[in-house]
Amino acid sequence: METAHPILAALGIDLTLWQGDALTARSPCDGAVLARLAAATPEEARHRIDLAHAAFLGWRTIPAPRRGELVRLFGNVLREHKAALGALVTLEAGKIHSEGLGEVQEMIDICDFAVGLSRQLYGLTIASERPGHRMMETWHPLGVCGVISAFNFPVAVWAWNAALALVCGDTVVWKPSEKTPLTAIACHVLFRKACAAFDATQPDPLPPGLHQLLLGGRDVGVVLSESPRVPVLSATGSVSMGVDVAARLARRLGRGILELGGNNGMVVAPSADLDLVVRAVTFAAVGTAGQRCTTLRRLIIHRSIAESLMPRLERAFDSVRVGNPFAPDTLVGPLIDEAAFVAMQGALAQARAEGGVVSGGERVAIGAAGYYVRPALVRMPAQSAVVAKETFAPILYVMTYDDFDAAVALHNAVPQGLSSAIFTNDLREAEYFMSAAGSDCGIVNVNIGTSGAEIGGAFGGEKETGGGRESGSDAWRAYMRRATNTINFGRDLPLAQGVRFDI
Ligand code: UN1
Repeated sequence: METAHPILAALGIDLTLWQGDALTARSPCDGAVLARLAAATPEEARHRIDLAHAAFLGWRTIPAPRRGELVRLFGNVLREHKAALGALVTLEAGKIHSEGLGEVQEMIDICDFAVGLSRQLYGLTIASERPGHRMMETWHPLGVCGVISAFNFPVAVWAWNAALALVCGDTVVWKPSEKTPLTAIACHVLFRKACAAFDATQPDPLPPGLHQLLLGGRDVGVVLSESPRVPVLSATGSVSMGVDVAARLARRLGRGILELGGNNGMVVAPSADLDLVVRAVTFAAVGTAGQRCTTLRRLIIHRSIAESLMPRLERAFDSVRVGNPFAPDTLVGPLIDEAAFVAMQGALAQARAEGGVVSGGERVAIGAAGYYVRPALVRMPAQSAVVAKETFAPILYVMTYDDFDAAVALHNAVPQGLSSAIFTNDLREAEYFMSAAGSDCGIVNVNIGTSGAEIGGAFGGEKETGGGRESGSDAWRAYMRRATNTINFGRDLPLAQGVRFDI
């Protein structure tokens, strides 16, 4: 097993600046302690928010395409360090090597997207009802953008937010998961490299402090949620965290971009291409050890294909290689920690109590300290309580249906609404699933799985998922404020709605 230090050295990171005794960085691969780090106090958090606010006052006046140049340079730094940063993601989050690299690729992709966007922050021109008048919209930077991110995508989700926020003219204060502080330090240091490259080529230096990193716990998240100097806060994590953040934001009328629980389902219709289904289901359900927000957790299959599909899925779940995520043939790495393992076993016990038939789910002995599990396939008689909750582990609940409308209703009958999929070659079923009466999720796929979304689309979902949208499409608007401008180029002052007010 590799150790932290060669990877950190390859990234040019000197941990002495960050050392302390508040946070312990561990590798889920073998439980090894990677570093002991200092955490920000609430006072320091407030101070860093002030620094980011001061930086914002300068950053907001720099033309957006020049802000894009900084993000372009950051994308280049990521390209240069892709291998090392991907390895650090594997070491600290336990993702298999290819997924660690994929996560860094997702960062590079969003940088490219943001660079293009930096020349496309368009507003509308609107016909005025008054003669000699014109209306238009202007999009302005908003302020400090807070980011609270989760362990499972320790770098990409931050990058979705940071790349957009920066081209939009915002500055960023980031509180990463306590479980993944090293990848966060790495991103912060790599971003600073991009800032240095910018300053070396541009006439005016950047305002200092565009990006602030706050390692720490819940108290730091509370400061971000409550600070009036953080007009927009993007938070990814559990529903309970999101409800707490949303309540604190609501009290000060701050803007939230919430990406919370997912309990993603797939309907498999009789006409589905079962070869594709087996591959898509296996990647979506067991990839990243079931620890994606978009992981497939519920499979709703037509009764007529259950007997042919289930043995194939059982074989796939039994044969995926579970083990050291650095090994090239591993497909399932470790769970993040013991608590995740305990939660998984608790869910499986509950599933059995609710009539489920479980295959897999047991711990796989790989060293003593890592929590490696065989993915679980669970046939359920109904969508009972355990199926309706998100357990962040590789458990796939399988249910059958007879009637398509009932399958869609079952699909929607959970509190979460992130990602969904249908496998069918029946055009009517596919279109219905994507229609207003179909899936109620933010992501609705046809003949692909629920996970692994590209950055070009808006990412997020409805209901308990929180309603936020990040990444592509027009998600950038959440990071800006809109001004409606009405310009009078006439010689008179007509009032709207025909109001007369002659003085
Ligand atoms: C998450 O799990 O929080 O669509 C993000 C996907 C990835 C992002 C997941 N592109 O699975």
